[in-house]
Amino acid sequence: MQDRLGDIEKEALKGIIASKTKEELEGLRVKYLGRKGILTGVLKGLGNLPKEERPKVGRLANEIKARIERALKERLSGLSEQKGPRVIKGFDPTLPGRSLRLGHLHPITKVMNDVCKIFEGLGFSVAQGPEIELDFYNFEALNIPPDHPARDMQDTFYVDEKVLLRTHTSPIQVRTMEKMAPPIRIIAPGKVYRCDSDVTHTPMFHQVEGLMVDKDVSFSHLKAILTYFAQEIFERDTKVRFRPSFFPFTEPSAEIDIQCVICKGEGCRVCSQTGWLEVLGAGLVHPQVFRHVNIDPQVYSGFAFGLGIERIAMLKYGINDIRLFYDNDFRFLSQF
Ligand code: 2NM
Repeated sequence: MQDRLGDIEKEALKGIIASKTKEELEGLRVKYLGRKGILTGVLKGLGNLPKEERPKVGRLANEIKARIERALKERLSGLSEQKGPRVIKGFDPTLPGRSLRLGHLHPITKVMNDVCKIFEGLGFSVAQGPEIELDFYNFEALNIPPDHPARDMQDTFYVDEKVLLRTHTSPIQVRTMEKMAPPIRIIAPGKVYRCDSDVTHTPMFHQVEGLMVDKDVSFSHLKAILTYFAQEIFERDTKVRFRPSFFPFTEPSAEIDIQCVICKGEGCRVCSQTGWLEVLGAGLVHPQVFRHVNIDPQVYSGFAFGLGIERIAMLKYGINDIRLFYDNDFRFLSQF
């Protein structure tokens, strides 16, 4: 009897595992566990067995019944999962999920990072400073006299007589020179503020300035570093020219142009028919600036430079209105 029960179980489980449809599975349930099922028959016939065998065979038959029931249940849920959408309270877990829209860096942040990486690769470290500054760090230490037009209320956001929103990141360089002895090699990226607004100016924009101070730093170092930079951030074969200029905080001073990225020097509207685009200001640090931070200009020399990130981004991506960067129009921003 026990052998026969073992065979019944094996056969039943084999059939259940092999079953392909719910209907087939239901047929198997009826075949083994139904009213006239094989296992039911065995249980019914227990009374015909010798008295001492009944409990043992009865227990085995019930165990097998339980195992077949469990197998039926498991197979049923397996078949249900495979077949079509299973709707649970109006939610279909088999539908593909909504894809998440991944964000990305703002184009200004991206260009800022690119610029910083180029100088970091040359051994410059990033320095930071406050956006709300003292007049001393923003103007006085930079040899910008009290009657200089840059100090005008028209151009500078003043908090009070001595406190203002920095108009360039140069105060970071002044603060660094105050604290750190040469050799110094830093870049100062950040937000700056000027009371100005049109297609090429926003009241807040981003600058990266750079500073290198050591013994025997010359204009040749400045030329080499900035030529390399221009050819890294634009094209490798970009033509670069240095024009004499003036800043209160550098002497001599220069403005650096690249050949127009739009017309390649032919002359167009973007370059005002000159074939050149101004991208950087630079020069050798004025001795007067060194004196303000207690660096001896007889011992040390240095170069400094500055550039506007929005301007670089506009030229790189061919954008003609700076305000697009700050309108937060997704149709514009999602192109980067
Ligand atoms: C520029 C152009 C030329 C400049 C100078 C200094 C400092 F603090 F070292 F004197 N920082 N940045 C500098 C020089 C900035 O931006 C167009």
